[in-house]
Amino acid sequence: DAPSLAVVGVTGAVGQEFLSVLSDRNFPYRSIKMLASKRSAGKKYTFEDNEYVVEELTADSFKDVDIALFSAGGSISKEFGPIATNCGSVVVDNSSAFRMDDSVPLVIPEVNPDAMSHIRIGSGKGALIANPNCSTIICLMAATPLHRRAKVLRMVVSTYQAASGAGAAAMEELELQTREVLEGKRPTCKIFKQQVLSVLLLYAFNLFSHNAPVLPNGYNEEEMKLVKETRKIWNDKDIKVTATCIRVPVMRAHAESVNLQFASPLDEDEAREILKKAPGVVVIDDRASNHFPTPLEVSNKDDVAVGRIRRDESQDGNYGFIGYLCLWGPNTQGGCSKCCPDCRDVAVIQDISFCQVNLRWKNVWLEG
Ligand code: 11C
Repeated sequence: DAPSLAVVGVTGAVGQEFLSVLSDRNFPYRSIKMLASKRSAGKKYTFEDNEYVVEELTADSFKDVDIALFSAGGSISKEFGPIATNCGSVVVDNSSAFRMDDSVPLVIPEVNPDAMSHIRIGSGKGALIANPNCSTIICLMAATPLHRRAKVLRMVVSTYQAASGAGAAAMEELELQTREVLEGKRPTCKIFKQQVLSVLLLYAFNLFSHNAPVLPNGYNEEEMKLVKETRKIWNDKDIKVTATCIRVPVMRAHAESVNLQFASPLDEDEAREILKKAPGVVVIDDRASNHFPTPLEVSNKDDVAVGRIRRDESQDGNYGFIGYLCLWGPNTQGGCSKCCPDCRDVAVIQDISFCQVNLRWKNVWLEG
């Protein structure tokens, strides 16, 4: 029998993205419950020719639900995730609430599906599965096949993150500010501020260090997610990861530059071939025409695009390796703010990610 589904936070942008992914992929289901806060209860949606009424999320919502997709912010996940699993549902949680919990698998299906192999949908035995932050997902989609071949010792990641990662309100603000600046008007700044002084940041025609809180070690939370989540997903406490996360005025699709250092030699052509065969990865690496992945061409596609694959000439032999991966995937982390009345947490929606892996260390932010 096809499973019964529930979408928690269905009125949010990520909730809506869940529905379109279910539909695009012809995901089989026998029923869907559309769940949201009391405020959104009663709202109607037509999905795949059927009309649904949004129900208020309560402790009774998960009776007979096989799979519950959660994206309504970390506090909703913390409160209702365990309730759903106690009812026998398999919860796929998009928030960061359970990612680092040892008892919860943190899964990228193309990378570590074994971490959830003990979970059986419809068995009546509930379970939680967390999905990583988008920056981690897109990076590991490309780095993992290479890691399997030559073992990554160190990874240096620089991100160029789109507005979509900060929610629909941030996307609206980028568009509005761009218009205002071009029309010579005073730009409206509401979403991004400096942490301590609360000084508002202009997003259009600008870039800035990721808006996640800065930690005592000088890294921000977004950067540390890349470090910690990679260690958990690769099950390798010794993997060296350092990251710099930057918000750029791009609407959708994150980009990353990744420099990888391997334990064993890896030839550039072999790396390219490995990436071409990797599930969920597409290589766009045309040096002759200077054609490499761009956020616009990867937006609304499922694969992670990879380009500029090259050996790092600053490293001896073939050990330092290079690439510029352009990755995107359906990016459905986090909650959101304005767009999603259900969220109590930080604004986040990603629909798509895009990542440049620059296996050669070249941080344009520092150079440029
Ligand atoms: C961004 N990737 O672009 C982020 C936010 O842990 O799911 C991701 C929040 C999360 O801002």
